[in-house]
Amino acid sequence: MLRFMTAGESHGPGLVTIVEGLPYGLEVSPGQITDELARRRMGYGRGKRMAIEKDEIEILGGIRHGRTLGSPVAVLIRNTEWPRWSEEMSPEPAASKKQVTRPRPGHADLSGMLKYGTEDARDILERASARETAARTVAGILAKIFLATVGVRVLSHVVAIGPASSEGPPPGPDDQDAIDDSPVRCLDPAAEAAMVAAIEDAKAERDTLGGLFEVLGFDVPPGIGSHVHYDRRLDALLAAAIMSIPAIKGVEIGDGFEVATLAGSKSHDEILLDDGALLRPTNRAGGTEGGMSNGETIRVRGAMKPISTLMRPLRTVDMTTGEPAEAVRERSDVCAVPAAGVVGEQMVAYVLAAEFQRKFGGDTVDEFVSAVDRYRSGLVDRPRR
Ligand code: EPS
Repeated sequence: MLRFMTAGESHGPGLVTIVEGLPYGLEVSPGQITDELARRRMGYGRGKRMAIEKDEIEILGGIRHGRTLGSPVAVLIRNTEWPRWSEEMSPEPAASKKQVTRPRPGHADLSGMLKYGTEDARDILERASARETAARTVAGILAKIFLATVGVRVLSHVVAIGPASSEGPPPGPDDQDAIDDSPVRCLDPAAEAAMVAAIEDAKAERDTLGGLFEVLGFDVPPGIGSHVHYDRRLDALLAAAIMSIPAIKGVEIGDGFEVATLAGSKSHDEILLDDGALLRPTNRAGGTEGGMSNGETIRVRGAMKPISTLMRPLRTVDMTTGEPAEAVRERSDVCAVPAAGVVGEQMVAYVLAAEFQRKFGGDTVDEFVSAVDRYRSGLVDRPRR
């Protein structure tokens, strides 16, 4: 079973990721992890912190001489910000000098203060911060490297930022670098310009913007996931993984919301024959039917709300004085949709890797790859036999 856990606060000493269940012999270099961490910091509209953070990693276990050992992989990312916060975030007993008592609407602050009975929202916001997604990136890149051994690729692109959206065709499996070259991670030049302009407008207004990203999974064979139990359905696992990213309020698989308005005859992907082989002329289902992959490209979208830390704060209540107040103002991004897309990619890669591993198993990478090859060769003759 593949699983991962992260620990660490946004301004604490660092973040830790432990990934367990990878087979022996997966080729991984520390540089691949560092490169993926850099991808997550990209994107027009991110704040000052992303220029400061270096995301240098230390591998604490599970990898030797560029290959996994089959033991848990543990990775530490130190926070560049820690020296400035070492007193306020110290693990030693001490009183806070600057409690955060004015919860930000839209953030975890208020719910967490009520849940834990604390007047200091910093106890909540430090862990609720999207900084944690840096730690997930470690699990995501390991999942991608694992999937690459069987030719599966996962990439993402931005579909909309605020009012600006792209109508362009979905990218192909080789478009990752071109997407990453775009400041908003969008291949459609007109939409890219409109997105950058929308972020500039929001910044001038001291406001924030959300948007939509799409994650695509290429060359996933049919039969990953399962129709038999609610918690083994691939679409449900993908939805939960995308929804778990901070600030995501909506998930769509394929044309999910559009087909809800259409007749059945226009909503499904017919099953045709192409020289004896199975062919799906459309992919409205986004690569899943009945909780399983169907062999088409996995297509899942996440809808991100605008960042809730505003430079022009919304109304709130000071939880210590009980008086109406303005929400706490902190340094923040204007828009993090391009970065959220990268995290979406990593979460989708993790879910696919976990489900591949559940179906095909293997103590070593070679065993895993052989099992996938055998299964794929059994699909070639369908439906002929
Ligand atoms: C975040 C607030 C900002 C972002 C941070 C997420 O941090 P700070 O308050 O220190 O400026 O930069 O994102 C990251 C640090 C990251 O690595 O993505 C928040 O409140 O969610």
